[in-house]
Amino acid sequence: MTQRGMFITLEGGEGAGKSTNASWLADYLRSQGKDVLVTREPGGTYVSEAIRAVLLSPDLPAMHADTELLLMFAARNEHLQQKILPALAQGTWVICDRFTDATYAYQGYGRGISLQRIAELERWVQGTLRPDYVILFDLDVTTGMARAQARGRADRFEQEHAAFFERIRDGYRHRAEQMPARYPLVDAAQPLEQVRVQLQQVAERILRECTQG
Ligand code: Z5A
Repeated sequence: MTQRGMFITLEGGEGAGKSTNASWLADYLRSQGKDVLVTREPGGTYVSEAIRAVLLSPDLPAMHADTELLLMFAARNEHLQQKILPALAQGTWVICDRFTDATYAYQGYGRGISLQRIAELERWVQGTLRPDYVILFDLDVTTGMARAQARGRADRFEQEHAAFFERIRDGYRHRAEQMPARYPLVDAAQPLEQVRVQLQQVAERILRECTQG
């Protein structure tokens, strides 16, 4: 029987370097013999990318926080059914740029939706599936906002104020403190080369633990 692939998600505030490092991490794991798929949320399939466009558009009127939450899980359900679950079942390792920890951080800690309600949707859409590892790129909000702003026009989330992103950072850190073994932490304020040294150490640890079973 094929062994299920590892499910690794990358999380953190905006500008923390997740997208920059996702394919680097995938290449490193491939060099170690793993079959790896890189994807992202919200998005990853045709339908989920269409939902992403609605969620991120700065040109649409404001939406209710519950609508935002439900759209995140609608996009996630499609992504899981069409892409993530089939890949994992084939033994492919999946690296996903954001997943449900982002929902807890942004819609829960950021928008103030009850964490219990998010947990109910998580159980409904994912059953028992949870990421095996959540690599948390931790970065102070000022630096993250500056990096994101340097890229140009802000999306709907990037237009939020610093206090929103501070709550998100606190939310991520709180989750990581509760389950430190599952949440390897990367100091994302370091120069890119140093971030990659840390990331390689995390990858080596994951490879070791997965070999030990
Ligand atoms: N969202 C949500 O609310 N709920 C959910 O359940 C999910 C998502 C799944 C997705 O937008 C938005 O959806 C996201 C949360 C919300 N909103 N925000 N904010 P996205 O995918 O477009 O945005 P993002 O995930 O935040 O990506 P980002 O802002 O691009 O962050 P990043 O991927 O971590 O950063 P990056 O693009 O790799 O790097 C940003 C810039 O910094 C870039 O120019 C890099 O060259 C530079 N960079 C990266 N690393 C370094 C270092 N180490 N030093 C110096 N410069 C660096």
